[in-house]
Amino acid sequence: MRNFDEPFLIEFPKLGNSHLGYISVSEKENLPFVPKRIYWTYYTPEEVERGGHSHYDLQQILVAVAGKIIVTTELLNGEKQEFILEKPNIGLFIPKMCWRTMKYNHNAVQMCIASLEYDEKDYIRDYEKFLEKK
Ligand code: T46
Repeated sequence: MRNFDEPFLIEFPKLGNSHLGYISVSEKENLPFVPKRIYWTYYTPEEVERGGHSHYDLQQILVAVAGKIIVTTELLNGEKQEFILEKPNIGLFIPKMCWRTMKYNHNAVQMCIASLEYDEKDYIRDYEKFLEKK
């Protein structure tokens, strides 16, 4: 049984071949939540670190649909991990209450599949406040 309290990689089906190109697809039955929102970030300068926050309730799947993204995660139990996303058919599940940072290479496009609508009140943007939730 999958533990939805910690980050994990999801391998999406990859159909096609090198002559035709590829398509990856996921039906909602194969996702850890029913998506409510999708957004994407791009042209992030290489020296910029995004993220630096946690969410109270939001769950997400990050996919590097182009380029390379280095994601660090930290759980309230102190467990820290680093993930390198560079394959368009691989997603990273990020649970609620997980501090994360992201660094991008120059051509990276990050797609985020989110379990909830945007709500600034769901963010913890202060690291000390995040640690207080232990
Ligand atoms: C996350 C990581 C992976 C909106 O108005 N609506 C939205 O749906 C989103 C996602 C953002 N915004 C606004 C809020 C800020 O003024 O866009 C601006 C940039 O957002 P933020 O600084 O939170 O961007 P990131 O890249 O640090 O974080 C984003 C998501 O906000 C966050 O949920 O986990 O991507």
